[in-house]
Amino acid sequence: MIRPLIGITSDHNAEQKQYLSPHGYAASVERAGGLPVILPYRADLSLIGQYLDRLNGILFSGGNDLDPAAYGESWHPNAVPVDPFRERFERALIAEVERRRLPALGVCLGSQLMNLHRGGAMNQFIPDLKPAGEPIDHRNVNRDWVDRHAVSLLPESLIARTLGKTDIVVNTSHKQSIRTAGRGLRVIATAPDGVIEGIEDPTLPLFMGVQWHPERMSDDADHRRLFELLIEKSSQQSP
Ligand SMILES: [Mn+2]
Repeated sequence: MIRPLIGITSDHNAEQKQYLSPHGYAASVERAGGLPVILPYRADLSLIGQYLDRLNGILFSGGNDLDPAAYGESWHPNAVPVDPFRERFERALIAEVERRRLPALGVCLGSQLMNLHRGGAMNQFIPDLKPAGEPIDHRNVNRDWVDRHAVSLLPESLIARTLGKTDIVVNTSHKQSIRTAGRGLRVIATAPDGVIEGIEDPTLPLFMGVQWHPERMSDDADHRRLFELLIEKSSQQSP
């Protein structure tokens, strides 16, 4: 059986001179039944259509921060800008992915890209929010161990329906969160402190973004399911 071809957006090293892609993305796509390929972002934007002619689905991967000018703000002191070439490429890519109704899963930066593409806004630095109640270290600055927290899923969301439950545990390594969801997006996952952890457009075959990193825990069935959804939807898609 021919596996659906899944494009994975690439990140970069600190000097922005090399493409990087953590193994977990490709490994999770492969494990879920897809055939992963990594996309170089310093591409001629006029070739995006040719990429999408061949791809069955897209995984928008994680990375640093998108330009807050999109929602009328300047950079937060703690911001680490993503390579502007990556932002330019992914902005053009997501517009065409959406136009073609190609299945798309967004992780971390990927979910933020989905939100900004639809005109939403971000909280640039979660610690500034000072939410009430038990504090959660969403940034997990101490990378020696993986911090986790609960999220509650919207019962009618695709992920809650496919998992058959509304409470899961996720990892956390982000400093931004969605402040306002963009046009046509609904919030599908929320942390106990109110931080938004996931969005989707229910009118598209798959247009779902999560703030956590399922690619780092896809040995867990709940998180592997996100990739299996991408593969299932992409299998129904003729390029
Ligand atoms: Mn979190």
